[in-house]
Amino acid sequence: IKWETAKEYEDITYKKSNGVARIAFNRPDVRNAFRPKTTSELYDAFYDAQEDTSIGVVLLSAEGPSSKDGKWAFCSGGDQKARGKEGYVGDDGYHRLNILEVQRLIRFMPKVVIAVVPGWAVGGGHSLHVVCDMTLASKEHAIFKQTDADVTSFDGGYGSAYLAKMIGQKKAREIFFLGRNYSAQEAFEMGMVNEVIPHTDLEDTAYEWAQEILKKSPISIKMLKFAMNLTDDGMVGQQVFAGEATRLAYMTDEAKEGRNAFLEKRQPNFDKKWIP
Ligand code: 1HA
Repeated sequence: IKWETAKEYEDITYKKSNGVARIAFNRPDVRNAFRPKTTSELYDAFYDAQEDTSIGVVLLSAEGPSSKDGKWAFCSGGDQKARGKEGYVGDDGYHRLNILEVQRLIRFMPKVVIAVVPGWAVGGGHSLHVVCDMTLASKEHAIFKQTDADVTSFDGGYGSAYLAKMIGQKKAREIFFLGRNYSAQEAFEMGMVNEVIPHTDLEDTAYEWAQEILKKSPISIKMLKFAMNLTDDGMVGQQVFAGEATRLAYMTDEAKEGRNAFLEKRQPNFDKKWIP
């Protein structure tokens, strides 16, 4: 894969190749924990990937292994050293929770986002894999774990409630209430991992999955993602899905007539075509 750096950041890497964007955590020595700087860089890169019309699939991955002990991590969630009295504190001194904005961008972007999990997916890092469209995990090194209830920093949204819809109530409650470690294979059996892949093949396989998706019709992929989101996202789900209906309506003669009539200061003539 010929990755080209799309933009330089401090806490993440951001590359592109042949229709695929790769956004990766780059704090392997702290198991890729995110601090406010990390989440704003993630938001920036995801937004770029969303706006770039040459990109159809985004891989959310991680650099590694740790230079300290050689262990792999996807993401260990919020950096506990960055926690102040009211939450996670940025360099500007403000307390922010903007990982949730990153989650929403992943959820609502009209492109497929694949979590590529080479090691620990813990706490808010676990929730990020949950919100991605699909998850591929390293056979040898991926471990899934929820520590939210250990550190009193809990995701009551997609990370937990949506997870329960994904894998069932009993298992989701077990994951959060006990906080045990689960292997890639166990996560696969629960239905939250799409495929367990030998570690050395993980990135290549994710890239191949992306290339397969890129052969499909972009409108169909987008509408299917939004359709599958819809029932769980309430009015926002309807807004996102219906926005695409509006876009399609713009392409009709009716829409042109509506716009032209306004601009020409006349009554519109819709030709009374109430097509059933
Ligand atoms: O859920 C949310 C949110 C929900 C809603 C709204 C906002 C949210 C924001 C954040 C979050 C959360 O993510 S809460 C959950 C926060 N994360 C954790 O509780 C996980 C903490 N880490 C661990 O449990 C373990 O480190 C580990 C299971 C990931 C790995 O264990 P391991 O392999 O034994 O490594 P360990 O020795 O513990 O860690 C290696 C180094 O990485 C340590 O640093 P060192 O002693 O070498 O200096 C360790 O302190 C550091 N590290 C690991 N995770 C974090 C971390 N440092 C800061 N923050 C971390 N999360």
